[in-house]
Amino acid sequence: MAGADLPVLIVGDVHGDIERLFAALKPYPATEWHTIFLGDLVDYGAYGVGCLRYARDRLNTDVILGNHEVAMLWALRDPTRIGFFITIGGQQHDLDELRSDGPLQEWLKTRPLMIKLADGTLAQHCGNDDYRLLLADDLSDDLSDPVDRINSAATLVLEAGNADLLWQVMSGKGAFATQPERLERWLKLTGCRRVVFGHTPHRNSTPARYHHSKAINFDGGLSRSHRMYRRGAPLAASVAPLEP
Ligand SMILES: [Mn+2]
Repeated sequence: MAGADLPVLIVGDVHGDIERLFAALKPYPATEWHTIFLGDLVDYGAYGVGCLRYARDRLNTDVILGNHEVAMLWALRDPTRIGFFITIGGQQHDLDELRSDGPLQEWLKTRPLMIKLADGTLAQHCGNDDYRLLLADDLSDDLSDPVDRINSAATLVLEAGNADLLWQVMSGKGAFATQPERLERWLKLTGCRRVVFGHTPHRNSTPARYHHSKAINFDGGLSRSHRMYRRGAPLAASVAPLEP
């Protein structure tokens, strides 16, 4: 994992707004932070692929897949999905850009769905436990880490071109904010003490905390192009240090 000994900076859904991303990252030099992008860097805004390239190349940085990256990879592989991709904010020029950049495609397809930090924090895109569906075909005597198994399953699924399964897993509503028992089960299954996620814009001025900060939402609606953008939404609602 990148920058394991640095303090952790979490970045919520960027959705193509590279200007607000750069403004939000200004107080946090890449050399001093372990940066984790929670996915959905693309769509709505004009610079989705630019955001992907920036995140890929930023020092000490990890990038997790969001459902919008999955939809983009799906449209890349299956032209009948381009219409759907456009309806969820997909940008044709970004799709064309990704199509012409094989190494970027390979990098994107092999990003994890979740990262488990040494301090017991789980970082993932969606605020729910639907990822467990990727464990369904698991052998019951497989005692390896469920987080590793989910990430391996996702990579296999994408390599096989089966993005629709991943889309199903990752397009559901958040559940942790309102269902603490589901959160507890998920933390127990994954062996973590808290989970950070994005995917559904919150309306706080800082990341939205639930259940004694065992669940924290970093999607502060950063992108001015997102349908739920609020004028004046603070950058710190989406990009903030993770407290120890
Ligand atoms: Mn999302």
